[in-house]
Amino acid sequence: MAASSRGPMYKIVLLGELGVGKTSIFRRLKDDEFDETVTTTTGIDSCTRPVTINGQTVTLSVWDTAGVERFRTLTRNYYRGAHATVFVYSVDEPSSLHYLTSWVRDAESFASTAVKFLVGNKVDLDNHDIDSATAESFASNHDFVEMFTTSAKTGEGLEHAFTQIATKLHNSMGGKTSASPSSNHAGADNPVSGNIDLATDDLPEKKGCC
Ligand SMILES: Nc1nc2c(ncn2[C@@H]2O[C@H](COP(=O)(O)OP(=O)(O)O)[C@@H](O)[C@H]2O)c(=O)[nH]1
Ligand SMILES: [Mg+2]
Repeated sequence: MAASSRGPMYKIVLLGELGVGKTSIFRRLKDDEFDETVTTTTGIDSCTRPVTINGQTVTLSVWDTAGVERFRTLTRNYYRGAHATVFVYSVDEPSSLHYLTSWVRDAESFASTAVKFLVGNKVDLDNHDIDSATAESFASNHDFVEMFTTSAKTGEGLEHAFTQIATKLHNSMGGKTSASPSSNHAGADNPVSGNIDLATDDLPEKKGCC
């Protein structure tokens, strides 16, 4: 697809504890695949995904931690220029929602202007140990714009969630972001990157493209 037909690009970073399904969500978005034995690699993985909103194409640049979160070493390089932070918990694991508090704190310091979304993943499981009232209260206490439930395993809710995220971002930005996928790392030309420290990190980076 030519860069000009991709429309505006919005950078979205996936955040949350190890095991909640971030990489599985990423792979669903990237290749529409689910692998029970998903293996983690080190580095950052990103892909682009077109979304059509009211007949107009926008592109989501989705970033996955690819396992780096276990070392708590996700830093500004990952957050740089993010338009949205997507916090993922697993509906069968209450601690995964609880620990999002520290991810929210990190995100607020590294990507203070990013729009926050909450995703409860693994809804295909029978044991939903986090009820919707608890998730809603978490979302409102931390200024989340919207919350969703998904299953990376079955694909349920994912299309809806990421179309809604794209729509919210597009409406709030008025289409004023970089149209070129290659500029999504720079941050300097990005309207939300103004508060982000652009000092260099040592974090390894690995990019993919859907
Ligand atoms: N049942 C179910 N399992 C999932 C789902 N998403 C991920 N998993 C499984 O949860 C485990 C951790 O997933 P992964 O994507 O590596 O999580 P990450 O550490 O957050 O990237 C893997 O065994 C996945 O197969 C889901 O929606 N439903
Ligand atoms: Mg992962």
